[in-house]
Amino acid sequence: MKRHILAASVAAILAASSGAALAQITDVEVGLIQADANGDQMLSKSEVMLDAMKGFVASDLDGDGLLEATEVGDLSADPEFTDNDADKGGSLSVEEVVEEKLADFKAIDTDGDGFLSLEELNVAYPAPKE
Ligand SMILES: [Ca+2]
Ligand SMILES: [Ca+2]
Ligand SMILES: [Ca+2]
Ligand SMILES: [Ca+2]
Repeated sequence: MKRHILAASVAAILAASSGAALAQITDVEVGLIQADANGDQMLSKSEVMLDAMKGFVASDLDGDGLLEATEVGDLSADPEFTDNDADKGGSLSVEEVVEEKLADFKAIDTDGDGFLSLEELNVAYPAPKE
């Protein structure tokens, strides 16, 4: 779960350096900042794919190019894992992950401009109510 630790530290640094307003930074914003390689506050398809690949490599502990249920931990109980596992082999290949990300991208990009804005991401991943 390296990514979570990283996300948390980015949020902490931002909060510490930029005052109270950014203390409210959400997971969605952290995810956007991390994946937004060119810093335009929008995610292009290639930025999303690059981020997905980084996540894939980080999760693929044995480096065989497949995410097995044991490598994704709790996610394997997630219906999405089974859903994404197109060949029902019990593991996710790069192709399966890419296909899923492309489908997500299309679904999240509600105005169809080929970029995911923070607004679109917030709609797709609403912050949990406290
Ligand atoms: Ca960008
Ligand atoms: Ca693996
Ligand atoms: Ca599979
Ligand atoms: Ca858009």
